[in-house]
Amino acid sequence: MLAASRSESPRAVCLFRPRFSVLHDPPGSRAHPAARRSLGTSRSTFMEFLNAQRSTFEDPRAGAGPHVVIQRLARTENALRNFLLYGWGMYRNIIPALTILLILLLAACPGSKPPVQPEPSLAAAATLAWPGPNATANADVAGALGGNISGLAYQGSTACGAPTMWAVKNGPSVIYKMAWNGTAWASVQTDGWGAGKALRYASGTGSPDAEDLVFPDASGNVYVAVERDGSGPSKPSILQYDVSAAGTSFNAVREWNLTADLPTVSSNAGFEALTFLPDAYLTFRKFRDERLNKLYNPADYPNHGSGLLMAGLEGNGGMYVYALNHSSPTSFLRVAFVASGWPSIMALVYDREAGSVWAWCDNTCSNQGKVFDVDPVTGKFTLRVTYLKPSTLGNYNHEGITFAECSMGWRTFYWADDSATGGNVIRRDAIPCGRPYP
Ligand SMILES: [Ca+2]
Ligand SMILES: [Ca+2]
Repeated sequence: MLAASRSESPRAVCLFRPRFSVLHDPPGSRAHPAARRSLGTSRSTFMEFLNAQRSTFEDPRAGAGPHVVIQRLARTENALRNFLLYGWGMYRNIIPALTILLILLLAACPGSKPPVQPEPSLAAAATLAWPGPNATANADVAGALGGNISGLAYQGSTACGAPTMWAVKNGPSVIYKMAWNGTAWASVQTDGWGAGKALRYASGTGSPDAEDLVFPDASGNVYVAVERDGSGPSKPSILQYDVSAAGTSFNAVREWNLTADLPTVSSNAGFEALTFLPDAYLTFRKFRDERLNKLYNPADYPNHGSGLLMAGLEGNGGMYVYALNHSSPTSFLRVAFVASGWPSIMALVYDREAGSVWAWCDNTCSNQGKVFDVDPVTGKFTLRVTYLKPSTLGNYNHEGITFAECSMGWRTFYWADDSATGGNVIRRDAIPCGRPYP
């Protein structure tokens, strides 16, 4: 026992002891084998030397004359020199491991990552009155389109022409091309568009139950959401057409039958809504790929084009985000799923100007609109606001929506009434330009 009764300096003993303990491998030590080899004999010799130093300091018989002090100083110098040599021999072999450990610690440091906030709940977003002038009016030629119009798509004006309004009808399966005649949208009378053009499956047969459509760009390339063939069994699909082609009907250029990826729904409760999400938007907003559990990277989906398709399922109100492989044969991968919070969904439109997605539910939900966008923190489509219908809009079977570009602070907002109540199908009001939620 080293007690305070010893005449030798207890302070020197106390200061020296911790240094001995550091030099012993602790239980379970995992010193690198190379480090152990390099230490070799020098370490053993050094330990013996240090123990001798400690014995000298701790031995009360050693005395404390000047020669002893000089001897101790000389030995201390040797000890320091050997310690540096010993330490360098040990640490030079474990420097790579220490560097890797430091990098891992920095990567795991909470301050090196952006804070992750919980996704706002659907119930947290406000439900507000319609933000527009609430002056709903008819916007088509009464009696011209008839019933079963379930999808609208507005294409803005270009240097080559005026805006175009497109519409799809199921039963019979027809796509309409319309131009503004000064008071209403009316079918284009050129190139055989007067009564619309029929849509077929790729085989050239069938009557796709078309419920929504989207143009990813200003060309004639269009995707159509389909519930089934005519009145047949459920077959939720996305069909691609080139409506710039000549003729009175179009055969699908490509087909994706997504039935296997979806819950079983009744034959007329399949895809009712469809929109296109550009890759540029998704990557800018740090959209999260739920399939690969990482940030969405378009390069992970060869031949998918320049964006993803978001399709709404009438049977459960879900919004399914797909990468469609355009190679032959076609295939698909689901990248994400978004719950609308409704039991059903009728229309989807991605707003390129505001970077938001509008969803609409018809009289099943008392006619409401919901605005989603990708929260850059969570990478998920998140509900921002729910809008009640304009009080001047009848609570009808509004299964399609679209809106125009910004003009004079407002954007004209359109609905398609599948039931053609009163003979009119297309109705309009407006929403303010800019971000569509407070
Ligand atoms: Ca629809
Ligand atoms: Ca249908």
